[in-house]
Amino acid sequence: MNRKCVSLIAAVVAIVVASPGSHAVAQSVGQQRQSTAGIEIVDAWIQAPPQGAPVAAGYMRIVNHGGSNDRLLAISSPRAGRVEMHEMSMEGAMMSMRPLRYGAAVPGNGAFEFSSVGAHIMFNNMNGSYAAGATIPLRLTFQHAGMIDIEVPVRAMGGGDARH
Ligand SMILES: [Cu+2]
Repeated sequence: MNRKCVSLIAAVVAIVVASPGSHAVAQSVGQQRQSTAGIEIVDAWIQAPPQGAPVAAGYMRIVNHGGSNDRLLAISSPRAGRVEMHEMSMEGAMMSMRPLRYGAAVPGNGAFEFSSVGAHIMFNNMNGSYAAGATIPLRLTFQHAGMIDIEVPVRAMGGGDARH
């Protein structure tokens, strides 16, 4: 599923990495949470999936303190075969999700939010533990800010979740 979207994102990332303008890549050292381009990642977390669930969902707020627009092009993790950005959409009477085809646009002096009621991050082909208390490393690739590496905590779902 979503193979087209994945290959599109891969192509975009390849272009970014190959371009001489990808100077910001050098900023991705260690676990910094903020790039010099003014991108800040706030309240990133992953919802611990139920036992045996094939995917997990994650959320974060991306704040752009700079004046120019940026775009989150891709997310990757050594702990997931594939990490996708999804948005919710209506297909007939059914709510479904589909990949954010062009990534997540983060306006200058603005923000983009992956939240439990809208766009979200989806972890496919998970490896290792996604139990509450685990930490998952993520690499975010921005069009202008380059790569930002973060460590994201896994938290338990709300106690009243009916899917158990
Ligand atoms: Cu999804």
